[in-house]
Amino acid sequence: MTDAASLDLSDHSTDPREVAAAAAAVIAERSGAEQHDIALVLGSGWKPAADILAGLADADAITEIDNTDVPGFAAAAVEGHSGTMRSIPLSNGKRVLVYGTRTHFYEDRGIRAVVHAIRTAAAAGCRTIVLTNGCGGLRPEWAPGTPVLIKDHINLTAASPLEGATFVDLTDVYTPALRDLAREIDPSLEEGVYVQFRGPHYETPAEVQMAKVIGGDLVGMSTTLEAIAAREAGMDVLGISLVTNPAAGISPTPLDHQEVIEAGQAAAQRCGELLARIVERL
Ligand code: 8IG
Repeated sequence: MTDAASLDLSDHSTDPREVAAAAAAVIAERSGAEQHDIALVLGSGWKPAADILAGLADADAITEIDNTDVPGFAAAAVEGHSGTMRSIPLSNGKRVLVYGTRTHFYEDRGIRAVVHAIRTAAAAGCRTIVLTNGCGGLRPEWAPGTPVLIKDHINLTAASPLEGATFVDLTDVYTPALRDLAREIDPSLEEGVYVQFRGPHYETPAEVQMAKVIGGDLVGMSTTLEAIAAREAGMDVLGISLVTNPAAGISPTPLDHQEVIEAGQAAAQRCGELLARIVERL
């Protein structure tokens, strides 16, 4: 099936893997690369970091594709997220597929849309995916601008990207060897449990306390559903959160938005170098 109507993800008679295969074919054709090796999903605050990674490659060799040109993808819904993806060749011969934006569960485009980028990466040949996000931190010592490795997650969306009786083991959803590699590159990196709320509202202080009691360290609105889909597809997963604010009620003083922005910009160099050094070694 290649006609446009058959590639509608919201039509439940469509096989989402067929749409992903069609998307991967467009990416291969536009980039001239038969296969990609690593996928990278950029969360809030991560674009400058990815630009540092892109800056290491030959600019002429990078292909930028509008999401709207790729089957199953929609334009960015959140301002400040770019609605494009980039194919970046590394000096070691590997190719990285960088998604400038993601579809969030709270957008109500359906869970298939949320994980379409992940299935497309798998169809494009990627064996490893790096999921990044911006989030609220539950540990006061994690100042805005602190990157934290995701060691496990709690999915509070009550949803799953898996359809039917598909049982996927999530014991090591965030691949331990990849976390080890990240800490080898930056030994100061700490680890935390990421709790995904549906959003789009932020948590109440009581909800943040609940997240803490059940074992959470980070609160956000993405990543867990994507990680599940990646594991279903057999990919290794690395998750990195950028703490952009203390979660509601964690800091005694109200959030200073300017401070958050500045912390994010200050973190870009560190996060960009971290991303670059990680993907070079994957
Ligand atoms: I940036 O404090 C960012 N994203 N749920 N809570 C949730 N998502 C976030 C937060 C936060 N900060």
